[in-house]
Amino acid sequence: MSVVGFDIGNENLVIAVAKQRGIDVLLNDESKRENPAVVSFGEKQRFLGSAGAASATMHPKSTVSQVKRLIGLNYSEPSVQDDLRLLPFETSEGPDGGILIHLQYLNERHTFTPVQILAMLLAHLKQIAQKNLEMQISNCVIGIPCYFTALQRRAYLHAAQIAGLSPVRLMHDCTAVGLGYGIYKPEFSNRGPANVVFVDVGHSDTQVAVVSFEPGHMKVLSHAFDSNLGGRDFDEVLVKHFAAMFREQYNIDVYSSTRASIRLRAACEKLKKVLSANPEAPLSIECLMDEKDVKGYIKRDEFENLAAPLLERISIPCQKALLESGLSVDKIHTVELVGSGSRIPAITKIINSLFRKEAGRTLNASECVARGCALQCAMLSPIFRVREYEVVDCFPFSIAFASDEGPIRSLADGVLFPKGNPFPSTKVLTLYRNDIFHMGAYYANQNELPSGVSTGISSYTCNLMGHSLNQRDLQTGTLRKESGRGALKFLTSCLYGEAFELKIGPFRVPNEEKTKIKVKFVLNLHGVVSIDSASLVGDHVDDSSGHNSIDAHSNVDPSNSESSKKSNGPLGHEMRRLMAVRRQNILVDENIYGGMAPDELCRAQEKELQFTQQDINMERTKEKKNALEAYVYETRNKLLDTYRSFVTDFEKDGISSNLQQTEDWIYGDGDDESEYVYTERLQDLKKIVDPIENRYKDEAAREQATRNLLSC
Ligand code: ATP
Ligand code: K
Ligand code: MG
Repeated sequence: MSVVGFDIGNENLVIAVAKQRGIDVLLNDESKRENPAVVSFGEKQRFLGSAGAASATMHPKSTVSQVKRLIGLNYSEPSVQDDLRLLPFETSEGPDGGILIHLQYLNERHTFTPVQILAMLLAHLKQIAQKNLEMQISNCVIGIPCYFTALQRRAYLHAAQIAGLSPVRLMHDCTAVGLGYGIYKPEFSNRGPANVVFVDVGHSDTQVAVVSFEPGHMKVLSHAFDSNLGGRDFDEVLVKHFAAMFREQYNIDVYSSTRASIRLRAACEKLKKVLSANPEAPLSIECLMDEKDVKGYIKRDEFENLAAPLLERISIPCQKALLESGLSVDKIHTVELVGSGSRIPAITKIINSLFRKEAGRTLNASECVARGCALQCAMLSPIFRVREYEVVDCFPFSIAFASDEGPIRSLADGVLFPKGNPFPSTKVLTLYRNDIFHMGAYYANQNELPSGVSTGISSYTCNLMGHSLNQRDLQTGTLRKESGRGALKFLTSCLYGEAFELKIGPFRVPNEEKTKIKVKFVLNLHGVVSIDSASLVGDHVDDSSGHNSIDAHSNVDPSNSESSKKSNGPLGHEMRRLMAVRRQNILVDENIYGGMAPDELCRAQEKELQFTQQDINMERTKEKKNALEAYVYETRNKLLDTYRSFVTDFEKDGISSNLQQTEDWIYGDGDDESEYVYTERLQDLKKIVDPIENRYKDEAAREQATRNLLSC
């Protein structure tokens, strides 16, 4: 059993693993610590990570990148459309309003969801980890942006499931960073909490968290973010600048060519990195378009001017996080900058002046999320012993519940988990209901969410009659029609984001004969909210009141309303036992807003397995082909060297011509053959070479025997 942490960036993926002596970042086949988040569909196999990035320029239409940003979003959202415009692959709107990716692969048109692509990337990381560690892995912790909704979090869990991984936690990126920072800081002693601001500027987003550290304990005080501000936006500023310049100077429209756009964007990203270390940088691209070589040049000052609007935006989430933490600037102990996008010097300057101190870079900017995740995975693993350390995160959105009797009266605005609520967290509500009732969970405040995501989370059908309702009823509106009441409309509008008024009515007419039930809500380790359980409880079953009354003969069957009437009875052991009996779990059907159905998940798993097998077959074919090729060269050399005294001229000529034929075949007709054909061909060659090899071996053995004799 090993414990792994994954940083799933929009651009870079990092794998960290907890070992007995600390956390290691794993290298990929190219000995790199970062894996590009790219899946490229070749002619016969997929190329993932580094290999995928290598073929991106050659096959833009069948190379998928930047997929993290597309998870759980609606195709028609303007911000999504803006993103898609920059991406060269073909997309369309799915039946659920999501995004579908279309491409040609294995002579067929394939359609994938962003979740499936994410699954491919996760499977790739899993494979790298397994190869490195020489064991199967399954448990892991995956870093996620704090601004992900339940829909997006579930999408990650589904992607992991497709990839054969079991995340023990989805962890907010900055929380993971904070953990990796705090656990190694014994100097945070009893002088009171040390408050640290973490600013993560990635490829496409910026996240900020204020974390309070005390010995053995960290607590996230606030999260803030800009889900549309990262390194790629700075690249885009440069792309725009040079595209305009090249239009003037060379009379070319870079935007009209996908390939040229991709190449210019890649060159601008490089240029941006050069500008982080140098006051000026040149740009030069050969044969960018219309067979024209282009050249450009920019100074850092000029770049900073062009990027001024972006730079200003960096301070917004910083200020927000500070405000929501309830701390003043002078209460901040340190600011830590992470994420490779933060390497732009102007960003550091802004952060420094905002927090009135020099921002630290004591963490490894590109690895700290993965490292923190691996650490968390080790802490959650029963077999690893890690220093006692408590991590309390906070949830960035308010979560509300409504029922078909309208807003839940005991909650202000229906909010059960207010913004900033520590989690994981469990809350219990007492409700009085009968028959079948519905509840819905939704994000209470659209303004807290990133733009373009839905407030709906899930709805629940709680059946006091012990019969299960069709899960889809609420969605298809049968219930709405049946009951035809305003309250249910209120509920559905909360869930599906329609405009609604709080005082919609009339609510369902209250019935005198109501049953007391306790509903347990949970905001779990992944940050996904749900109803954990609901149970019937007899009236006044409350130990603390001291006047508990209970009907000892009460039948907990709620359909029998007579028996649920209370009557007085004695307290004591007997009663406590009966009380336990009186708690009866209620059937709760969960109807999740959006996401994959179980059968879709199964199909995706099968498809992924099929694709993986195809990749493995192709890799094996390549290996066999290489082996054949190597054998040809090796034998040719041996004929001139070790085999020389064991081979007749006739044999030698025969073998040589056979080798030549094989070589010509490999580079000609045999270029694209099956694993079987290459293996056969090698066997055939060996049949004529092995006799020589055996003569040579026999002689070598004889010599060795003679030597052994002499040395006795
Ligand atoms: P996200 O967290 O937004 O999903 P990510 O985790 O993949 O994305 P990072 O790997 O943290 O993002 O950062 C990638 C960004 O950092 C890219 O835009 C890249 O161009 C930029 N970057 C890398 N090195 C430098 C540098 N030296 N100067 C400026 N920017 C850099
Ligand atoms: K990353
Ligand atoms: Mg990141």
